[in-house]
Amino acid sequence: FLPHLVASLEQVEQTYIMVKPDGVQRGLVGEIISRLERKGFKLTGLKLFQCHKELAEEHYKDLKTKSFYPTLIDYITSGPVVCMVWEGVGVVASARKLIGSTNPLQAEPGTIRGDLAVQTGRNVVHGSDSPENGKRETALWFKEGELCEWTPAQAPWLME
Ligand code: IDP
Ligand code: MG
Repeated sequence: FLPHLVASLEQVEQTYIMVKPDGVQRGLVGEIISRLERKGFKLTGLKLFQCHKELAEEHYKDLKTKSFYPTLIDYITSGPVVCMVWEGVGVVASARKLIGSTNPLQAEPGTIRGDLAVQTGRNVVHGSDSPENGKRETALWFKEGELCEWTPAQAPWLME
């Protein structure tokens, strides 16, 4: 029982992170997981998955009117993706910072996209943009029972 962690439970967020098909094909899965893991967030869901069209369309429904939408759906369904849920205080915004700007050429060095990608249409990774979308996307990509509740051994060494 770790009372210092229970105190901050309300601040704990969930974010849905996905290595896109280009990241999987380019062998970047370990590199991307490693960056989130080393930061200190908690992995609660992980799977390799072939996304179908309906799911891709639901995930990106806010972009339906964009000119690049059809090619975006083709891209996301073109091969397996790695689906993840990460938890922690402030994880949504922090993961977006680790990921970097949508256009990899504008993403800062040190970020995943800044270090590992060159084009918006092949930007290797997805991250939820708000705590609400973190919950929505987690529910969309993972079934109940696929997520793990656990306490990492390092927890008291990450949060006082
Ligand atoms: P984000 O992934 O950084 O949140 P969004 O604007 O939500 O960026 O766009 C979702 C995804 O759609 C991007 O990650 C990228 O794969 C794709 N996308 C966005 N804008 C463009 C574009 O101008 N051309 C091609 N693909 C795009
Ligand atoms: Mg987005």
